[in-house]
Amino acid sequence: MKTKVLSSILIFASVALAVKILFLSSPTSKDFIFETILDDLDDAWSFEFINEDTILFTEMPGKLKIASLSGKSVINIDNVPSVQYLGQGGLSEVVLDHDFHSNQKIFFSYSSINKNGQLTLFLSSAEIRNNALINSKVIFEANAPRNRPAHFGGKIAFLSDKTILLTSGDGYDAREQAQKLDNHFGKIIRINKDGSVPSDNPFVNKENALPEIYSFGHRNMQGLVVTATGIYSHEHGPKGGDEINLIKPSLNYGWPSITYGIDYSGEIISPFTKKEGMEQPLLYWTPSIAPSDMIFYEGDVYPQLKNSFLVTALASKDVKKINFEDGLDIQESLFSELGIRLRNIQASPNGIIYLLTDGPKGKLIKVLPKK
Ligand SMILES: [Ca+2]
Repeated sequence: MKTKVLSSILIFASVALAVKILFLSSPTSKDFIFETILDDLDDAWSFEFINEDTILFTEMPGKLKIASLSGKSVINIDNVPSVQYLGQGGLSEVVLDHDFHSNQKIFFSYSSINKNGQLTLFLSSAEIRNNALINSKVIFEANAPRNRPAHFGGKIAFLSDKTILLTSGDGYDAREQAQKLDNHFGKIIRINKDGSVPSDNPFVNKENALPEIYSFGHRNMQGLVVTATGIYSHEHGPKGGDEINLIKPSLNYGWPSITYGIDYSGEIISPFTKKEGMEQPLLYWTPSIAPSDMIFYEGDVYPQLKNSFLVTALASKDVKKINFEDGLDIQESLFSELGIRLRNIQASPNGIIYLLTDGPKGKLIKVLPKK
């Protein structure tokens, strides 16, 4: 398999200069078996492994639940703050603190109404005790009030210094705000776990810039992964132009001044795909795949996936396996035989991949290698 891929790269290397993305056929897709572990999930959005048999997961209407995968039992966690479950909003991502096993602390993103009656994105911390949340604290409220319940972002990741990154989407109607630093539309945010601003954030000393901003010029980012080689984020384009970007502090990723997509109506958003001072994506997808989540797989259960980015997709109903080699994007489509919109992907502590399907009547699917 590996040899075949490498020889394909050599053969097509010169051709690929003009066609930057290589799509390979998917000889591995018959190498997996799928087992439904949970079903009847109500718009589940994200999950995290507490241990090999236990996950914590969110449902957009505002439910936080713990499931035992072997017993297939589900427990409800009480005292979740009220969320605004509307459009693309609701209870979104949940992640465990580094010290979760001693402090039971979690962080979670959601859309809700602020004290001025405006709809925006929130990030809170809390502890799980006796199947309920205690000490809930809002550690970030996006200065991104919106009329339309859309493009919240909401993805959370930790940097190696234990600061938190959060994606904050452009609100759909507020896309021009993604180019301005006085608001949180279309930004990646970096804060400390207590909500304070790290003193080395790129815009802390810049006038008229919000200090939580780490990078800007984004649209709706629903993939965020920190690896040994950097911070990788993907974002939905409009009609076409979904992107993966390598995120660095202070940089401008271009939306909506540059884009490889057009508006849903067919109108041109920008005639430009490149501009001085704006970053190019590592890759982009036209037509859109609607990327919904991403992991960097480092486990040993499926050797052919090791050290690959795995991107779940809603529109293309598959997982894109991506390797960045020699300036090329090598892609394969995985799991398309499921024929279902995929919302989230995680690897268990032992390296087994689980997929969460989108929408009402959702499923948690375990992926095993075919022996
Ligand atoms: Ca961009």
